[in-house]
Amino acid sequence: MAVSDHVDLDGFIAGVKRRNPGQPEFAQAVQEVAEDVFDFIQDKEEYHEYQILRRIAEPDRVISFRVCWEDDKNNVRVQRGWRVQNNNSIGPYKGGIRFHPSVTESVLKFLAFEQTFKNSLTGLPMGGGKGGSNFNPKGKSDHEVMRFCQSFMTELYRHVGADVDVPAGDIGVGAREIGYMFGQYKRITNQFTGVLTGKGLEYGGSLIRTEATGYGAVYFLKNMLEHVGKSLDGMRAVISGSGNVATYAAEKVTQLGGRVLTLSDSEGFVHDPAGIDQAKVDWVKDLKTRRRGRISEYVKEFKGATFHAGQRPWSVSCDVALPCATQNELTGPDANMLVANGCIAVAEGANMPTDLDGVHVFKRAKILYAPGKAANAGGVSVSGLEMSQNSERRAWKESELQAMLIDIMQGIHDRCAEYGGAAGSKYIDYVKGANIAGFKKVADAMLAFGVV
Ligand code: NDP
Ligand code: 2IT
Repeated sequence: MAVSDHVDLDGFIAGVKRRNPGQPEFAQAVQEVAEDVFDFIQDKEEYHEYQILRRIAEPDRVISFRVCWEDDKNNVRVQRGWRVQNNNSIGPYKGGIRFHPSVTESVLKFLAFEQTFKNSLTGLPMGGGKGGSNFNPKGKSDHEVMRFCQSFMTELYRHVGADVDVPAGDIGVGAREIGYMFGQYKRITNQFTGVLTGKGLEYGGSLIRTEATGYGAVYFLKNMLEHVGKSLDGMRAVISGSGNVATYAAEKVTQLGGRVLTLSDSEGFVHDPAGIDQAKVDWVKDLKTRRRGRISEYVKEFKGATFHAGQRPWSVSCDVALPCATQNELTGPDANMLVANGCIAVAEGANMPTDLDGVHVFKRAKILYAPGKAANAGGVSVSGLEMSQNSERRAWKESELQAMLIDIMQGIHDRCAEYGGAAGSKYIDYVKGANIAGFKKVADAMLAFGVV
């Protein structure tokens, strides 16, 4: 038998940590996948011999660059930019760009690694990548954001392309930032191509891309509930975040008959026992995208709601929970609290919002628990459909896209059930199912290529 790193899980994780010092988020993401994939590959000689997991956990490349820009007072500012191209075995690299002060190489490597499995699960031909910068858009003027985005793209343009690597939005990157980056790409290359997704509708964007991640996460939740004969009707939902994913998740929960009790941002959460209905969600969308305000302002507008500074919403009693803000925002004790308070289902709108202890709590409690790579794949799926529309030079109808999104989310649910279910039991381990199904497609493509 050939020498392989896939012999014992602890040794493998120790190796990942040794090779990636100071990168805890990356090691965490690899460990979560390895815990499931190791069992699956133990008796599969080819995956061993060809060191497939070891290779997926080593990005194809990590590009790091300086981004200089001038603020409104003519001060020269210096940030760091990255693009992590994790794996392009099943399609061009694809994944968002994050602008947030907490961005590090470790965070982007974990996100690009996760994206590889997520994109595989969608069934569309997309590899995994992620990029970003430690730039903080909060408190910056539109012109400052524009100058930063232009400078960022002035380096990034060499590494991306419609058939090479197709970035999109993520935390801190929405329609405004995509517009500035697309404009700069077009100016430098003199080419109008589908190099970014999440574009404005006037210049090649797709209908429902804005809504897709939040809507998709709720469709996944609905699919899980239906699998056990339940529905969202009358369910109380606790949601974290108040950005793109959180607000569209809240909207869809309400449309399907649920009651949304909370939203949050990095300063705390709001609790509105009367329910955050469509009119209130519209107010929050305007607050966050146009006025660029804080969620604490909600309680001045809506009587009966309370703001809890510095806290996360997991102590509020609920039936279902949707973490939609950021990584590691839901810990082991939080997960215990949710389960003890009667929460029966968790669908992750964010990437890796539950830490490893929390994942183990949900798995042990056998609640319905969908990891981000399955539940939040609706966004990148509609990005994939945007790429198809750009290639065809056509725009599909909203009704067609809505139907495709529902179909893709159902397909992901079924793939998770295939690899995470057990004969004679209704219980599906969605984490295991998503990890194995996502891994298998990429792994089999890599086997076809030999050692590269
Ligand atoms: P936005 O920038 O629109 O919103 C992010 C929200 O999360 C804000 O409410 C923000 O609060 C909060 N947040 C961000 N960082 C932190 C932090 N360190 N601590 C506490 N709260 C924080 O981003 P999105 O809604 O697009 O992204 C949210 C999550 O969903 C991320 O994990 C992202 O990777 C994931 N995701 C996004 C997709 C998309 O299509 N946009 C697709 C799939 C996953 P504040 O305003 O205070 O910063
Ligand atoms: O985490 C994600 O899936 C995203 N931020 C969306 C990626 C994309 O390419 O649409």
